[in-house]
Amino acid sequence: MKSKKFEVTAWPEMWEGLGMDVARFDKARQMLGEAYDKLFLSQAQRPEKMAYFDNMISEIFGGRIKEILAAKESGRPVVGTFCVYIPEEIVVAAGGICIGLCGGSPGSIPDAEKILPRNICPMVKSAYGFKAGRICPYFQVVDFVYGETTCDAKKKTWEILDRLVPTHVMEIPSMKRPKDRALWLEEVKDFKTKVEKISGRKVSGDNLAGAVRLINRKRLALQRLTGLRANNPAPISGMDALLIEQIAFYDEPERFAAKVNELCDELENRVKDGMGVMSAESPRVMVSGTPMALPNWKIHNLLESAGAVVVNEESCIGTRYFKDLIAEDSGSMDEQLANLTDRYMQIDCSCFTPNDERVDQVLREYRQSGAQGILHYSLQFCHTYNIEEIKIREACESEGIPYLSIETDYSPEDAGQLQTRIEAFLEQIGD
Ligand code: BJ8
Repeated sequence: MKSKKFEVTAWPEMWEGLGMDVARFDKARQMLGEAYDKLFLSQAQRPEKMAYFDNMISEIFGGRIKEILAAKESGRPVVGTFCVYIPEEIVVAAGGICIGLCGGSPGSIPDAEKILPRNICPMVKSAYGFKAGRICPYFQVVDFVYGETTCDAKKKTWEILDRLVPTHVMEIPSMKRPKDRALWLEEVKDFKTKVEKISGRKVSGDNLAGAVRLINRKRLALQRLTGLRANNPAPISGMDALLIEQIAFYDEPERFAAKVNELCDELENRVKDGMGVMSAESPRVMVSGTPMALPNWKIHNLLESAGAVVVNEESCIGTRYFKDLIAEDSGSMDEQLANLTDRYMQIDCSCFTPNDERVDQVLREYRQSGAQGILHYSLQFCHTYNIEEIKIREACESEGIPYLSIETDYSPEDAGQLQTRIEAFLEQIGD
């Protein structure tokens, strides 16, 4: 039951101090609040423990930024990243804060298109546009950003982004042979050295072991949440689960893990009571593909508005971020870095060739989640996911899994056409 109107709180003085375009950003803040009110708070049977995450969105440009500024003042480095291949454990071990800066909004794309080509991935344009337009407090608060060489759009954008914010780049190989692992391990070591140098803080073996335990706890909490969504009726909507997976890249890890676990306790009770957010007859859909950065809720909203429930995200803002843990039996620094590298090498992004383990992973998650169909989601101009879609489609065909592939961007223009396709897909599941 809704009581008062939801609002993303305004902190104009703090934003001014961060050098932001306050007038413009304030409009975006209001729009986010309205969208959140409409899309999230109107959902039926929401778990009570979602209140924490609602508050997190309310304070996303205020209270959380204040916390980060306080940490900065105490000498802790703040590092922005754009990919789940950047090892956040090392940033945390250096006493730092790691923030995901991928862009999920159409609002910043015109800023990017003043300089970047139009026909590249909207996630890259949106992220760049946030910095170019000075309309993201997280971009303003980071000491430096760390990019990677996963896709062409990203790795070339880092050269241009470096003009606006210090941008370092970690080389991620394109294959996973023993010689690639050797290079990767060297890159992880270089990353540690660079983070230590820039932050002026040494990473000890104990610090790293502690950071590994902390981030493992965060990933375990998200695994627990995913496991609970496998129940029918689903105890939480896909919209809320996606929101939590997005907040994972902004929140303080210890608190976030505790709050996700509190929510999971509530969901366990719901499962015992047979209570769900939708009926047990609602079509259950798994979404697989490119990440959906905050506030990209387009596909989940279309699916759930059409009566489906999303039960899994095989995505970097989803299971690819938390399915693998790092071995905790800490040894020497070299052993720990080797364990860390092995964990990161298990992430199956389509930027790799070959990448058949992702096809197996998609099928595994499909079975584990109790989904009845797969929607493959690819951002426009993301060549690697768009081409890898062929293999995912073939695997679904041979397994008899209802399947729909969607390629789209952040604009609302194709919503009507997508809705028609999604409704036809859900009918297919129902047959
Ligand atoms: S590990 S998916 S976070 S690279 S969607 S920007 S690939 S053109 S986001 Fe990603 Fe790391 Fe891979 Fe995950 Fe390029 Fe594709 Fe855009 Fe992408």
